[in-house]
Amino acid sequence: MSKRLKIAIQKSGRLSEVSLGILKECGIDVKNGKSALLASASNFPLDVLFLRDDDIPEYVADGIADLGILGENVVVESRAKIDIVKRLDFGRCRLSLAVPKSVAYTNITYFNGKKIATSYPNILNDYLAENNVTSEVHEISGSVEIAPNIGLADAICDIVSSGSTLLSNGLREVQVIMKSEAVMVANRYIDAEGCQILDKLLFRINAVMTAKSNKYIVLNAPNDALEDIIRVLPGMKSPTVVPLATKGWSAVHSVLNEETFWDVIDDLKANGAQGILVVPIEKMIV
Ligand code: PRT
Ligand code: ZN
Repeated sequence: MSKRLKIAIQKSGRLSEVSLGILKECGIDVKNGKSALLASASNFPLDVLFLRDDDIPEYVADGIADLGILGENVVVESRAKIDIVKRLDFGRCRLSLAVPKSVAYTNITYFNGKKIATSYPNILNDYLAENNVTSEVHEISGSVEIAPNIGLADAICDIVSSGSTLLSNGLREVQVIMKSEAVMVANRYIDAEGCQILDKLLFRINAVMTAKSNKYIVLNAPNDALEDIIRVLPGMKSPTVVPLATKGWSAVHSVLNEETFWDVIDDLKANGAQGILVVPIEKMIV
């Protein structure tokens, strides 16, 4: 039997759908869904293991799984000896310290002698030590945000994304400890054959991610405006210019990055571009 890699993803939670979605977008067909603990891809040498996110670092460090997709916050907290091989640009959040709204907070020294509730004791203790702050860290596994209201702690250290959980519990974010996003991790001892499979997988993921952050653009322009329009377009190399049936006009094809997209569109219009078509790109290999 030829070599296969095993990737652990979250069974059910915030990251599960997108994690499976990434594999799907890479053309990897994972059969039995999430009901089973293990599923096999029919068209790629990959098996998918569905786990609680907290278990993934250990499974990958031990080599029970070769790869994993999980929040960077969980990777760092676990202190597992695994490597981050790809940042996946979803599941973005931050791990922050928060105090009751009424507290007059000035700086980190506020936490000296205070009780802080968290599910991230390792990251928090490291952060406090780096800042020469001594606090009483209480590890609790869920509903950290209610700890100050029930008198269990003076402050919390928890994951924040929109901030609405803090707000509805009368808390205020005062210090960001780390920013996090979903990452792919790998066992440190994958053999050469396994590395080839990983490279293939990363190649596909890169193609999918690059495509997502770019758009294909087609526009029409009078030939005398072409020079200005081409100057505005970054493109992969230089844009493709095709003559239109109407004399003196051309169609310009190019690729635009999402970050500069609207500014470039404005410039294109100002330079005489017409009939601008914007099309999503499915895969992009650069
Ligand atoms: O069952 P399992 O152990 O697998 O899942 P879990 O409950 O431990 O994790 P889950 O599914 O909640 O989150 C998985 C990962 O998603 C986390 O490790 C983070 O990397 C990432 N992530 C992104 C978040 C959030 N955003 C998030 N908002 N994880 C948790 N939250 C929680 C947070 O704990 C707090 O209770 O949402 C609340 C805050 O959200 P806002 O929007 O109100 O600020
Ligand atoms: Zn968890």
